[in-house]
Amino acid sequence: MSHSEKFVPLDQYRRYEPEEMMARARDFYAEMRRRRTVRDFSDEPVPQEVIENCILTAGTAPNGANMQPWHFVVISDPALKRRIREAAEEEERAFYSGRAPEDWLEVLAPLGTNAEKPFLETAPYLIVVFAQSYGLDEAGRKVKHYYVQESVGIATGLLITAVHHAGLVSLTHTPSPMSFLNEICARPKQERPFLILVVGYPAENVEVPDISKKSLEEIATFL
Ligand code: IYR
Repeated sequence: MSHSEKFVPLDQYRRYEPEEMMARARDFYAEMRRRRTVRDFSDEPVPQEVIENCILTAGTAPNGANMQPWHFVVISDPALKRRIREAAEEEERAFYSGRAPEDWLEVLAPLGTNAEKPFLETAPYLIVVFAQSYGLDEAGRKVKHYYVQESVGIATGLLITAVHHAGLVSLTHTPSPMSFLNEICARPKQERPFLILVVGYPAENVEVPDISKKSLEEIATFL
């Protein structure tokens, strides 16, 4: 093989026998289907190192041209959490009392969501995920980014998986519009807020909606 870039052996890859592979896939599915989005958080603190490792996991995501077009702002400061809650609730009030079309509100009804977002203050961490529409090199010149939404979506999926694996719960929160997050998080204009991942322990005796996931037949076709 000849490459202009430096290549190294794939020495971290592990191959498993089919039996073990099947067990691993089954076990991981069992682990992941226990994940539930929670809207009621405990204020119990979480070691920052856990969050750091979850973000490092997110940063392993496959992404367009390895530009890694993301930035994660971790907020634990109560004053900043309050500002985010206030700004988000203002948008949500507009959403729930007029901006949202009837059919949207109808599908949200079983989830029990509303404009009140106390979890934005209660949870120990708000991870604000930003998508960088372009990068800047050392000289301040624009660097093109590719498949930004896809890349950041994949990274966020890994982040949610890592948080669950660590034994915490999360909520993907998407106030709309959320440009207020640039100012509060002091991020530049080429970074667009993607979502807020609320992270912590679940509140005691928390309940979750009685919903189910689609079957394999519904979500997959084998040709
Ligand atoms: N952003 C709103 C509305 C909302 C929209 C969807 I799609 C959801 O799955 C859940 C909520 C809110 O956070 O309440």
